[in-house]
Amino acid sequence: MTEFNTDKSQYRPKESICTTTSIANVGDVAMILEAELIIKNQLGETVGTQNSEPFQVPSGDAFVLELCWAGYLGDGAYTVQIALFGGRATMVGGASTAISVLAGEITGIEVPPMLPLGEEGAFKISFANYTAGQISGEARLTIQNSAGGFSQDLPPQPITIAGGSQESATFMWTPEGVPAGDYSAIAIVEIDGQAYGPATKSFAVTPPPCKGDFDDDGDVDGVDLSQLAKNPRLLDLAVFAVEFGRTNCPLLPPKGTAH
Ligand SMILES: [Ca+2]
Repeated sequence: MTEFNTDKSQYRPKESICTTTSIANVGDVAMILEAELIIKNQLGETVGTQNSEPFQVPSGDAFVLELCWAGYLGDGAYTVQIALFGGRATMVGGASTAISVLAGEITGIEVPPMLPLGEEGAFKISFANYTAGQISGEARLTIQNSAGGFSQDLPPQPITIAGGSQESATFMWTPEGVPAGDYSAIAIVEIDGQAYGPATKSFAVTPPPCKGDFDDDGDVDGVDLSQLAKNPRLLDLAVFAVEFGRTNCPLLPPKGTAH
């Protein structure tokens, strides 16, 4: 036997597991063989088998055997084995490989790419259920400052996902009393005591917007003041005075852009 492979390394429950075995006959006579495919769980227990029809490998030739197993496997790690038998059920070769079965996964996290201090942002976690039945559990989101020093677990949200479909949970968070900078949203979905994830996405917390940055160059300076002098209705002077001198105005993407 020269090669043994599964068609994938990760499967969904009820998905067929197909294998390819390459068998070379270096002997002088043709070999009549049979193969058995065996699926074992993490405890080493056999959870599925599939036997091949007898097949012949001519002398000096090679044969590629394709053998599939169809059935239900729950979430977890498995071993897929092939055993080759010659005459009188003598085992003449074997090989094994590891696979895993995934019942669901976090398929996405949406974050506000730039969230100004004091403004509420929406964070959406999407989870796909690969099983046929409805599942339910809890979605959790943690916000962390990438530089460290700040970590907040948002209140968990219940999530129920119909078989073969996808659902999302939306969390709201307002950065208040935290430094501006790079942050991470860390999502975990727990179904029946099993945790999926974490999935992480980064975003930026920016200083509050400047109402007085009329030329959108990130500061409130004399140029902005001259614009206000020409058109005093642009902004209340008291508000402008508080902002004057700021050089950290976030350059936000234009709001309300259609997409
Ligand atoms: Ca400016």
